[in-house]
Amino acid sequence: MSQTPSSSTLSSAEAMALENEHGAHNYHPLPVVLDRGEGVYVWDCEGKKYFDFLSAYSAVNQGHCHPRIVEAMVDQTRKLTLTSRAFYNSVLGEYERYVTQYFGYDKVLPMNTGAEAVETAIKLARKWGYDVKGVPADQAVIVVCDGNFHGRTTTIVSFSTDGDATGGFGPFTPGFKIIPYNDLGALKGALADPNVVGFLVEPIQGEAGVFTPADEFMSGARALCSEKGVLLMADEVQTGIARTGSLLASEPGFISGGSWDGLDKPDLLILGKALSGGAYPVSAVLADNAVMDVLHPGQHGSTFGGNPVAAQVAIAALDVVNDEDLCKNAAQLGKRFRAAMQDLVAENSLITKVRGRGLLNAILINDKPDSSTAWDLCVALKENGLLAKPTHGNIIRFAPPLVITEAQIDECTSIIRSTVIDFTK
Ligand code: IF1
Repeated sequence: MSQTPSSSTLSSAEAMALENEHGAHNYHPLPVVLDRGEGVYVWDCEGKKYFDFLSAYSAVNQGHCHPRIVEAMVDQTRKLTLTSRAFYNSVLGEYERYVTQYFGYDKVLPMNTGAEAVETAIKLARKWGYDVKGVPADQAVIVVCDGNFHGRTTTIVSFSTDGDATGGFGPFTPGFKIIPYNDLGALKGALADPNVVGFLVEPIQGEAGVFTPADEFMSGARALCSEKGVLLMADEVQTGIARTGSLLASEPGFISGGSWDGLDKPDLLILGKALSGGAYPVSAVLADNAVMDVLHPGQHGSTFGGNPVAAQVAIAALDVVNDEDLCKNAAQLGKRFRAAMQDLVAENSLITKVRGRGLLNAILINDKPDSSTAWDLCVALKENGLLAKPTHGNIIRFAPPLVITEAQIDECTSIIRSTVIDFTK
């Protein structure tokens, strides 16, 4: 990998020591310090260049520091950054029209982080349950899945099945029922309870190791929810916005521009991450009037949600997805990537499986779930100029920015191939 002069005044070792000493130890990062990014590349403090195969957990779908997104952000930042929602601002309405037409919903509720958008969806589903469905006060139930990841707030971790996420953080928020993922029979059983107001689900489970359900899972869930008068709440924070080769993973046939032709959309669509291309925290919940109109002034909000910088950044980020045809690129290069990984599976005993959709993929390592093999392989990949992060159970997730080219994907698959082969020598 090429070495370019670095703009950092600190060495990587110095930067790591500072974080270690002064920051909370709630992360265990790979030993690499990133100082600069452009497109699919990031550079460390010493100027070493890497392919980014994490994309900030699929936030940087449009590539690092995309010039159109940065320009929109800088222009708006010079003009007006924040007013709070105590007043109108001159950009929010335009963004709201744009994003609702883009995804085909009547209304949007803007927030900042993914967890806040999930919290918003939970509040909307409960309020809808009481006001519209007629569930008795404080009895609303939301069905969720085993292995879920929806964020880090106290209510969201209340229905996590990951011991690290829950341990020591009780007491937990009641009102959630956990069923197995990818199990329509279990969903049908859970929906027999008349107090169920929503089914909150990831179309592909990210944290659980890019666990990709059967093709009919989301459409089956949609049908069951409609039959029982339950809101389908799709958490597309990680899978949405072209990552899986279509604009949304819950409806692969959906085309941006609000056309759900013949498709039965989720009642609540939860977006975050790539809604800003990673430039700024921007999240949203989209819904039609029958659901969104249950909220009245004073019942929900956020200081930063819907600020003019976020609004301009999101418009630019979504424009880039369309103008650069990122859905098509993710679909085509995803197939190419999995085919290359499949060859590696066939000829090597360390990698047992590749799975995923579009450019959200993972390889499964042939070792005990608690061994350090995936971590060690990621360190070796880093040495060879490619950054990826292991996830639970000896799985490595591969999610490059969607602006990656065919030549770059081929270069990356050859880095992965040679690293795996050297690793097993
Ligand atoms: C961290 C995982 C990814 C998400 C879904 C909501 C949120 C996320 C489907 C909350 C966030 C992140 C957060 C990040 C790790 C990461 C992650 F490994 F934990 F599962 F991406 F795969 N819904 N996912 O994936 O969004 O509040 O963070 O903006 O460091 O916790 P947020």
